[in-house]
Amino acid sequence: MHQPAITGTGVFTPPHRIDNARLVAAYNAHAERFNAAHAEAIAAGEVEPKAPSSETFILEASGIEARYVMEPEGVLDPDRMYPRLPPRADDAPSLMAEMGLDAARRALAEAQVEAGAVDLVLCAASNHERAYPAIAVEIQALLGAGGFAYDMNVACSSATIGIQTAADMIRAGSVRTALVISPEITSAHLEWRDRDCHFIFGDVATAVLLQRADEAAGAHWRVLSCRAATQYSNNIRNNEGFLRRSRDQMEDRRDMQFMQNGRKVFREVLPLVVEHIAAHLSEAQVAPGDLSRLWLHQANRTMNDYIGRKVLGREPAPHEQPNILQDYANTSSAGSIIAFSQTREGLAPGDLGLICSFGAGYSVGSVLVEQAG
Ligand code: CO8
Repeated sequence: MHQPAITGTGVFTPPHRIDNARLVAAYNAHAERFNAAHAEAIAAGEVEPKAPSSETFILEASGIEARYVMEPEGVLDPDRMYPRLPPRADDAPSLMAEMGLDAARRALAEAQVEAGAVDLVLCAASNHERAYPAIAVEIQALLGAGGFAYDMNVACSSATIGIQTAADMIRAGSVRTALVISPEITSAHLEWRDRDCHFIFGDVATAVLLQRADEAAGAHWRVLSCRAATQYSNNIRNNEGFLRRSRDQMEDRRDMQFMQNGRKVFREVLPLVVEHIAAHLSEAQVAPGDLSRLWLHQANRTMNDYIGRKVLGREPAPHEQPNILQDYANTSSAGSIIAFSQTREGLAPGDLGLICSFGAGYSVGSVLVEQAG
């Protein structure tokens, strides 16, 4: 058995930032136009008018201040409100591969590893831009990596469960160097015209490089143990899929974008995550007080504050449970990895931390790490 370690991480941040003020202005212009266009039907009670969105609500309900997107013009056009991402030729890199490649190269550089040494590439994300060939295989080719590659999807827990998969393979000896890459183009499956959720998501790509700990070139994080759990729920759902054509449903229906019952998710996921972390720590014989840092899924600040309090049994100091959602919004599976990548300062060899994601499925994934080197 070999000890797996995280030896590098990388974050690709899209070049376009949209703050709440710009987002709300675009949404409110859209709502005004919608109400004007449907004035008669609204007066007859046949159509619900759209109420305006508010910056104050967004910040208070979620903690989100801004998000990055791959294409802002379409998103902010009140007559459109979804990104314009033109199709690419089959022999050009796909968009997810391009984003993932950037993050992967950053992770490789941090770990001082050549791409040719990689023998497993997982593209672990909540959506994949085509059915096949796998985006992971495309990234493997663009990088010049060896071994094998495949796509996997456990929604928000894709990256953490991807780390578990890679760590287990390294432990068993079937692979030596693995990349877990999470390009999340959430802007393409968010309904920006829905006031209840238009502020929630942002685009990003992350990558995590895992190796045998004894092959790490520099500082690294030993993966002590991982834990994954899923429990079926329809409270976060997207009905888009390959059967659309065979069902004669060619129109762009609301349920073919992200749908959620936010309140229920809030209520049901919190106890699930708190119990999951407690069970993971108990199994690993780690006392909650021994954790120096919690890198949580980045969906909602209040949710994270609650989990931090429950896990540690006291109010966490901001550096103990850092959030990045104020800058990136919810980036699905990539959120806890951005937090891990960007908020590791002040930790020393021997310090323990927990990366934990949760969301659609429901799914929960946690990775217990120890700083080394
Ligand atoms: N502006 C002003 N008012 C608003 C707005 C708005 N934008 N939106 C809603 N309101 C109003 C509502 O109409 C309601 O009014 P009233 O009380 O008069 O009925 C009031 O504000 C309260 O609305 P809510 O009850 O909906 O507000 P909440 O306090 O519950 O906050 C949240 C909404 C922020 C969505 C919150 O419920 C939440 O964060 N829940 C958990 C969400 C979560 O963790 N989801 C998991 C996300 S899934 C995931 O992470 C990955 C999925 C796969 C990727 C998909 C990519 C697209």
